[in-house]
Amino acid sequence: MATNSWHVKRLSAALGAEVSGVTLAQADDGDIAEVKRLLNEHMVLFFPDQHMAADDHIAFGHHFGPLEGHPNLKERTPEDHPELFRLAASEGGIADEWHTDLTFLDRPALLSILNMKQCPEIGGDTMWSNLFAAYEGLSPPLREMCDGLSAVHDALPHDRADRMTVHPLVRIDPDSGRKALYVNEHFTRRIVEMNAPESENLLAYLTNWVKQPAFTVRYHWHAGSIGMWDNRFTQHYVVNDFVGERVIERVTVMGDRPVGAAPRWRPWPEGAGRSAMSRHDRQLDRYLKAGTAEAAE
Ligand SMILES: O=C(O)CCC(=O)C(=O)O
Ligand SMILES: [Fe+2]
Repeated sequence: MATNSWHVKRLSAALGAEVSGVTLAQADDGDIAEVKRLLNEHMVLFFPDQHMAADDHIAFGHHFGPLEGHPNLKERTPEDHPELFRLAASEGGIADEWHTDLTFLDRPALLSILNMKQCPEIGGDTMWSNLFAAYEGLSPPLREMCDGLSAVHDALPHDRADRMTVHPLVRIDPDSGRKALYVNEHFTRRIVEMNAPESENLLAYLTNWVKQPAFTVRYHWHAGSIGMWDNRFTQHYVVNDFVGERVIERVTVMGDRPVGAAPRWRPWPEGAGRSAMSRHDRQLDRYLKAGTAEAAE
């Protein structure tokens, strides 16, 4: 297919573009290279009128790397297509909290590719935020402090708070060297180097900051549209304002371990005594002890 027939329309100043003139189910190597280039430029891409079958959706995902099923929500995986993750609003599947997919894993997803199967005529839009812009919008002193911090992410939203990992607060794109603010209100639980109230307040500030309208794009769906996003440097949120059914299917491309600057301070609870406040440090303590045990093995 010739990529010169593609039409690319930017959707906001921060990120996002809609692409027409291509049939993704028939994409050849040249098309995939162009999708990668556009994704790099716009971070989230939309392809209306694709109406992709599950097998084509999965095959399209394989062009970008190995796929992973959902590690916790197995009941949302169709038996005939273990690579797909399905969310139906009628079953409570509405992602109405800002998040980056799967950040409780050591290696969160690289890309997510969403196939809109059914959606309301009005409402049910999805929003994305550009985490490079969020970082670059902070003042130099706050940027500098965030550069030296790390945070625990866990799968509490899936009732699996025991599944956790630590990521840098600021994720660096290894290709461009650009920095992105890497905290989300769904999975990020605790800043490792701070005491509990400091962590809570700074996380609340930063996870709200990411939602600034100037960093975002908002997309209105039609059934048959494909949306795909760079899951390393964006967050997303579904506007829960609709009535009726909304069903998505997603394939998820496996990612790398986030890279950031090394933490500049020691983890907080070290040397701290026991007090009424200690309960706030329990999870962090458990994480750090498990890490020490692993290192000693
Ligand atoms: O339903 C949507 O628009 C997005 C759902 C979501 O968070 C995801 O597929 O990762
Ligand atoms: Fe998501």
